[in-house]
Amino acid sequence: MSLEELNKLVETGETEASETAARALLAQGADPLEILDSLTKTMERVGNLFADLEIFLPEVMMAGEALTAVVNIVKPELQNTSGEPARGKVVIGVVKGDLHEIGKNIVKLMLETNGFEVKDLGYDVDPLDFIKAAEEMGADFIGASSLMTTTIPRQKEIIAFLKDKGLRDKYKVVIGGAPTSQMWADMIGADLYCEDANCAAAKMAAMLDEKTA
Ligand code: B12
Repeated sequence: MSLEELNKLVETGETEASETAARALLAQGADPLEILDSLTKTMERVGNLFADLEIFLPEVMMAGEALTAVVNIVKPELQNTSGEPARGKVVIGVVKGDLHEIGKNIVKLMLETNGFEVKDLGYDVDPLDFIKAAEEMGADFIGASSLMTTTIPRQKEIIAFLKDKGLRDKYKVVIGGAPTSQMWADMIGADLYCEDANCAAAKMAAMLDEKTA
C-alpha cells in the first residue's frame, strides 16, 4: 500500500477501502502527519475539480466522508505525543451558516497533538456561542473556521461582540479557512491568521510563550 493509492481512494470517495488502506499504511510505519498533509492537498484538488464542474456535489461529499474516516483512524496515533500538561485552552468551531468541518477537525487534532486543551463547538456556530463557551472554559483562544465567502463576515461578528461585551482583550481570536487571508484578518482585527493546521499549532504555541514571557 502506498500514500498515492490512499489518496486516490479518498479522492474517489471509497470510504471502506480508504480505512483499510490507512490502517495498512500505519502498520507499515507511515508518518500520520504526512498522511494528513497529503490528504489535505487531495481535498484541495477535489475542490478544484468541483469548481471546474468536472465532479459534482455527491462526489465531493463522498471524498469528504472518506477523508473524515481516515482522520478518525489516524487520530489515536497522534494523540498524547507531547506528554506535557495542557499548554493552552482553545474554543474552536465553524461559523454560523457554514457546515464545512473537515479543516476545523484537522486543526483541532493538530492542536490536541501539540498539547492544547480544545473545546469543539462543531459547525454552524452562532458568534455569541463562541464567546459563551470561551467564558465557560476560561479559554486563551477563540478559533473560528469559515470556508465560504458568504460566511466569513461571521468571523468579524465574533470580534465585534467581544468588543461590545468589553471582552476583546481577554481572548486571542484565530481565524482560518480557505477564503480567509492575512489581509482579511487585519481588516477585521483578528489576532492571528493561519493557512493550515500545522501553522496554527506552531503560531498559537508561540503566542502563548510570548504571553507568559
Ligand atoms: C468538502 C467540501 C464540502 C463538503 C463538506 C463536508 C464536511 N463535512 O465538511 C460538502 C459536500 C457537505 C459541501 C457543501 C457545500 N459546499 Co463545499 N466544499 C468542500 C471543498 C471541496 C473542500 C473543503 C475541505 O474540506 N477542504 C479540506 C480541508 C482540510 O481544508 P480547509 O477546510 O481549507 O482547512 C485547512 C485550512 O483552511 C485551515 N483552517 C481551516 N479552518 C481553520 C480554523 C482555524 C482557527 C485555523 C487557524 C485554521 C483553519 O487548516 C485546515 C487544515 O490544514 C471546498 C473547496 C475548497 N477549495 O475549499 C468546497 C467549497 C468550500 N464549498 C462550496 C460550496 C458553494 C458548498 C455548498 C453551498 C454547495 C451547494 N451548492 O450546496 C454547500 C454548503 C454547505 C454549507 N452551508 O456549508 C464553495 C464555497 C464558495 C464560496 N462561496 O466561497 C467551495 C469553495 C467549492 C467551490 N469552489 O465552489 N462542501
